[in-house]
Amino acid sequence: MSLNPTDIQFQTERKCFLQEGKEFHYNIFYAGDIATDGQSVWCHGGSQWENTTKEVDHLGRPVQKHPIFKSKRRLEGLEWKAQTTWNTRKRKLDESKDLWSLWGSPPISRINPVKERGFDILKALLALSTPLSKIPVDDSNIIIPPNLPEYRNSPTLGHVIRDLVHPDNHNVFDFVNQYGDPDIEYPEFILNMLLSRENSEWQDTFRLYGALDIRESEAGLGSCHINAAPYSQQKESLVDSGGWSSTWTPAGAISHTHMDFYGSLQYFIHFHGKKLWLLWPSTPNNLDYFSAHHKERANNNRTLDCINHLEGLQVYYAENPEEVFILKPNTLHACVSFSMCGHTAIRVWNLEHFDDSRRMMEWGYNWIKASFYKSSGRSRFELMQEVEKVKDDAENWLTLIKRNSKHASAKGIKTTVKALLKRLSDLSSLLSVVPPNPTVS
Ligand SMILES: O=C(O)CCC(=O)C(=O)O
Ligand SMILES: [Fe+2]
Repeated sequence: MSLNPTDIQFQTERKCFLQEGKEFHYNIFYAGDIATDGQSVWCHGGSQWENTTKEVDHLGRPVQKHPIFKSKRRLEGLEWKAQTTWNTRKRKLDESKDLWSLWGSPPISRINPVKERGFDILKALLALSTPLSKIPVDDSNIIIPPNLPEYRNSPTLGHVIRDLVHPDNHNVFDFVNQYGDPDIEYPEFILNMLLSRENSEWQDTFRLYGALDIRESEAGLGSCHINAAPYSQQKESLVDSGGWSSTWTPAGAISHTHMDFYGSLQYFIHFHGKKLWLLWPSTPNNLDYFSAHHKERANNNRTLDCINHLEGLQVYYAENPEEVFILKPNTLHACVSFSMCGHTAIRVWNLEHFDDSRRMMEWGYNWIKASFYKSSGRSRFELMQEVEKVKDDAENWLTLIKRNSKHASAKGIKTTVKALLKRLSDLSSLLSVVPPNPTVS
């Protein structure tokens, strides 16, 4: 079954018209007769077809005005999408497989708490004015390395399960309630993974678990001996000595928009399943919007809000056994699993990206400080964890600089990073002051 605009409730009738020798298919929506050739939007203004305005709002989204339903009436994407546009979008975003029908089929179709959220995200993606390419066309969010990593064995979910049985690997995430649940033990987690594929009726007591940040162990992914080519062979790059950490998600999992670290690249190897990554660059506008949500549990559909509010959205649709891509420092990302999925990741610092990294470490520092003074709802403990993350980035920069002491930028980087570490240490002292107990007079 293919994605069809008849799935959209606004449509009432499908039609076709000829304009300058070209055939346009369109649908009649409650807003009137509207069609598009993929470039511009046409409205039937009573007796003839008219081209609507190409005005855009502050985020670059079209603000078409309908000639009949004048003039402040804004036509949201779904109202005016015609057959041609849907087809273009579909081909761009998902050449042969169909994300819409995958989301509407078992097992996802029975997972009520996530089903509608996923459809809302898909509708918003399909309604975007600029078609999305399946893989980003530029490097504003990600880098595709010129060569694949090398390894002794291909990484598999089997390796990840071996890592997961390690007693200190305990990062079960509940995708229904959107929080990590430290009480869920490994057997319950596996059982949930199996049950999530069954087609029994969903009940409120059911959960949908995934495992995030599963550290590699000798018995698991460590036995694959994966390198992060080309960075692992470069003197100007440092690959995290903490090793690879993997993610195992069930079909239907939505990880809402977030950023994980501050100043590192995140090197990913997707090796199992079909996963759609939504990516936004860490532009000043995006950071402004996102700072209120950083480190906060995701609300109902944060990803949908981000599609509507953030700029520069791109997607990466991973569906092949081994796909490698690298997120630039603090690319905001959300992930939608269309099947059971597995990937692994490692952090990388690279001299070429110091400016990006510095900008994000600074942003992190300022965010922590502001959150502390604003009573933003993040606890002192949570803020201290973030200080540790920025510190870790900064220390890795110093390690990299030691190795490249003769590099032209070494001195400048060292001075900048040391100054940042000093401020981080001051911030840390500020955060670790335990408030005095109230005294009763
Ligand atoms: O796969 C997911 O659902 C989340 C993965 C993610 O955000 C990450 O690995 O950084
Ligand atoms: Fe992430």
